[in-house]
Amino acid sequence: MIRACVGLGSNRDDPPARIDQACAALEVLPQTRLRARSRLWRTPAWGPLPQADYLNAAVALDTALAPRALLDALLAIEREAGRDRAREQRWGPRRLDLDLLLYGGQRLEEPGLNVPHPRLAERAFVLLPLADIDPSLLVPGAGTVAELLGRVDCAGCVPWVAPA
Ligand code: A4P
Ligand code: MG
Repeated sequence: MIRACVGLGSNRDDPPARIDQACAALEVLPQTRLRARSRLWRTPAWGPLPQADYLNAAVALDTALAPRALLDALLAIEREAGRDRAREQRWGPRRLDLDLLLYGGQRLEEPGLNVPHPRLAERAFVLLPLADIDPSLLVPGAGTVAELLGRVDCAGCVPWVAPA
């Protein structure tokens, strides 16, 4: 089994429900166990487009799926959640975004499959959830999650709690 980490993000159509639903789908992936789940974080939208805050989270999986099979499963979960890539802009609002952040200590540079996720090290909305899981996680070629977190701007990122 390989320890893989997946990032989850949503900023439309009931983000807490979208993320819960995605976690439930990850929990039942074949040859896979969900081992840890971060808190939910409310984070200001990153990127050039003005848009609503996101909810972000991360999970750790132990999986026997190969990286490509795992990525395909993530894209299928996005589709099942109703994500329609044809109608969205890059870095624009989305129902559900699942990124394969880490796959063991491996570095993969293939068409359509880049691990660690190329923009992981510069994104507080990825690093804060990963630090909930394990701040000592190693991002191959970059350092630990705690080290990377020390270098990014976390302004406006706060743990999200469901309204009572
Ligand atoms: N792909 C290659 N490697 C991977 C990987 N490791 N994980 C390919 C996931 N996908 C990978 O995905 C486009 C293609 O990348 C996939 O089909 C897959 O074959 P995408 O999700 O449309 O875009 P992206 O390449 O993952 O880009 P990126 O930088 O993640 O941008 P997004 O997804 O457009 O960004 N602000 C906050 N606060 N929180 C957010 O979650 N998300 C976005 C969306 C913008 N701003 C945000 C957030
Ligand atoms: Mg993505």
